Amino acid sequence: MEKFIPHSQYQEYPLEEMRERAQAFYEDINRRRTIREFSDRPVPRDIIETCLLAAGTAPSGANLQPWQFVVVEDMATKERIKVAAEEEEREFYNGKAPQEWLDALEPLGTDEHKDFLTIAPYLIAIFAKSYDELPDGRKVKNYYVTESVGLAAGTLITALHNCGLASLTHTPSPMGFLNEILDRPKNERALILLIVGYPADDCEIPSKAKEKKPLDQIATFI
Ligand code: IYR
Repeated sequence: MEKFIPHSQYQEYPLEEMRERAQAFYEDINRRRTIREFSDRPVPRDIIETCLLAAGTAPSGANLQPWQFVVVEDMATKERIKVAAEEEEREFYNGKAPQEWLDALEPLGTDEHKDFLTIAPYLIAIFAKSYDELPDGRKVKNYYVTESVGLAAGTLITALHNCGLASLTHTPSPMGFLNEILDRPKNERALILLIVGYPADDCEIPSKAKEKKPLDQIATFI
């Protein structure tokens, strides 16, 4: 087999079309908002599967794809996650978090109650794998694990938004309880618990959430 093959799937666009596509994508992704009030309306599983395939196309260190997505639909499991997450959050909001952090969160209106964990149709726990284990028991080390899983998570929330699904990147901390409840091995560490579904009919979002920074504050051209 050849070591290299032509990149025949690459697609170039005329400059005007490039501009239109860049602008159209920006406007569409700029509508994405994190929500915390979900509907219990079901979402067909095949749509989630396709979005996960999209997430799995993300680049990763040595293309080792050090991620594992655990999709939770089972209500009893969601309830266990809710109990454990709310326990962590209770500590967070009642003493563990420094005042500066609580002040930063104030515009979001968050607290220790996480009803969305049993209301939304899907919880997707995103795990980072420090190494993979081959069927014969040998271990294969992964590289740039957190960076790689961050890229896959970003691709996933973009894919979900693209098909009209809302998401919340929830990070109860620490998330060790997910290993136990979801029966994951010790080479896996939960990075994000993604909540996925439709917004509730009366879903509201924080009006005081910080505006996105303008280009001259987020980018420097040299
Ligand atoms: N994990 C807590 C607190 C929290 C922290 C950050 I940083 C946020 O952006 C939002 C919330 C919670 O989920 O309430």
